[in-house]
Amino acid sequence: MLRALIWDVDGTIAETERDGHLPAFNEAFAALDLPWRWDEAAYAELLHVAGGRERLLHDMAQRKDAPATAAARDALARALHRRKNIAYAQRVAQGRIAARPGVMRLVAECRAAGVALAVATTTSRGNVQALFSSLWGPHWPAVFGAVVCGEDVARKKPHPQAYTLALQHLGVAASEAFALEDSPAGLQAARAAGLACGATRSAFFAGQHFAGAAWLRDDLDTPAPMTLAQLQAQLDGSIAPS
Ligand code: XBP
Ligand code: MG
Repeated sequence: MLRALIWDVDGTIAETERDGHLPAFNEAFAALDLPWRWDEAAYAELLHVAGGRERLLHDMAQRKDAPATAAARDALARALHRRKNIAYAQRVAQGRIAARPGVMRLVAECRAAGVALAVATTTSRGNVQALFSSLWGPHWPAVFGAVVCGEDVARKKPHPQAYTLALQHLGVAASEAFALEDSPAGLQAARAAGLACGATRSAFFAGQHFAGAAWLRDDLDTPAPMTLAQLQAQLDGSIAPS
């Protein structure tokens, strides 16, 4: 019996990496007078590192013009990350990040059917707050019963902790929930937590392998709406995973 749907945020709810985080990182570099810029090809590689601050540190470790000491790199990464998240929130507030096809519909279906909704993301809580306020309004916390963010976990995806915590907060067993992801690392995290997981390809993970996904498609509305009834049927095993 399907009791909960657990959503990844970046790439799954919206194309936040392409339309939000990447341009915001570049705005932060400019704001701090750094000549560094990431293009889409570089960012696609960097996305293998989960977490914006961790991503910055990983990049700096390979730059000759980065601060020499670990302490100085850490301070710079924190300052850039703070600035990046401000730029991200501004982009969201300007209405530059829309929900991906089918997201609003499926959330509304869950609410109408009494299926719990939760979030398991490794992004910062402030980014979720900004995006969800823009998509569901100021009362969005009433829509999502559990919201696990980057600050809540010791290990980011592909570690399963974000999903394990979301299940604990919901009081639901892994066998009673379905996860939605856009990245191989996110899928790995959900599967390691014992969840069935469907994947909607996002801009930066389009060509990747999603072994273990219950299904893989371009979005929740293409070629036809992915409904709650279909997710329920998948969980019950009446439709074999593809
Ligand atoms: C999300 C991330 C995040 C975002 C930026 O992964 O990797 O790091 O890129 O967020 P997932 P912060 O979609 O698998 O949860 O800068 O707030 O870390
Ligand atoms: Mg994602």
